[in-house]
Amino acid sequence: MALLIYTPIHDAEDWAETLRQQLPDLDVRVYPEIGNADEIDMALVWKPPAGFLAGFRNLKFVHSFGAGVDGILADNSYPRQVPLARVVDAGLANGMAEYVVLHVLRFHRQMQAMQFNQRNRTWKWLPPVDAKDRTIGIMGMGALGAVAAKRLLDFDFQVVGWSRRLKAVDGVASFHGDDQLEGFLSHCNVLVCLLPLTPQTRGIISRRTISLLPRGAHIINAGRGGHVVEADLLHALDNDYLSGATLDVFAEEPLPEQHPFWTHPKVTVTPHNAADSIPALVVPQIVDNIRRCREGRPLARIVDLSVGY
Ligand code: NDP
Ligand code: OXD
Repeated sequence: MALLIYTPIHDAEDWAETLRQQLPDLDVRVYPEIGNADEIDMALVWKPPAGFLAGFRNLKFVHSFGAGVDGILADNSYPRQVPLARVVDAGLANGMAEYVVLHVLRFHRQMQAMQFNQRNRTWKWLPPVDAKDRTIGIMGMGALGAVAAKRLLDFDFQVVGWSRRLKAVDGVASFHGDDQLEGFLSHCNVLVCLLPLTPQTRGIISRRTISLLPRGAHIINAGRGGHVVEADLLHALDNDYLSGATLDVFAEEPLPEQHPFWTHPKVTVTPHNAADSIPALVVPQIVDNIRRCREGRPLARIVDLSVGY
């Protein structure tokens, strides 16, 4: 039996090598060297083409290269009887918390204005704001959002979180469900999106939700590009309703060369690297699931296919 690796973006050979080192008896195949498709019973994938996984009739489980699984479930022919596991890793959460703290602090310390002043050789003092007077809102208080929230508390920001179900994170005011979205947004000087992309969350950052934020808010999106209605975001930036946006993920990746985000003075673009899966850190949890599968034990870090994350 064999594990197949398919990815358009990772160094597949590096992942295969790390897997072989940790599980020497594992038959690892890297696409397109599939061999006999009936021998493939596990797959480690990122954004497989539609219909790809349905072609392996002996699959016992599929593992995502990352935390997000939208690129796998976008395929309507995903074989829904096959469990799907994802990455839940302290290293990934650390990387994301660094990204969030970095860009929240850039907003808080008014770096955009100071960089503008520097380019114009303008020495201008800007009045400071106490961190306690800034509220940072995190949409998506899961494995990543909860860690980022805790790090922000260390800087004395007010932190509020929004999730599907009620959460209890010390020091963080918890909002949940569609009914409480409006109340949540009304607090957020910075809105951080760390949601998974599902039919319920697609387009959630829109003209309506942006208008519920306090004027001058900043948006950080490290969830998925599909969360943002790009035209609405650009409109709010150009009309000075929003002070800026930090975007790591986009509807189309790589971001097309002509896209207005690249040159927009209020937009910071990063290339979907807010947090990366590092093979040495993540492979042990894939190996753990392979062992569980071989021993007939329940898999860990499984996605609830009924909600899509
Ligand atoms: P989790 O599944 O652990 O957390 C998801 C959170 O979103 C949960 O708190 C969940 O609520 C909440 N949520 C989901 N649907 C809704 C909804 N309809 N309304 C309100 N809240 C909702 O995911 P992770 O924290 O591990 O990852 C989150 C996302 O981050 C990934 O799916 C991926 O898209 C993105 N990501 C981006 C990376 C990057 O480099 N840019 C790197 C890694 C991940 P509840 O707790 O109630 O279930
Ligand atoms: C992601 C990841 O889901 O890199 O974007 O884990």
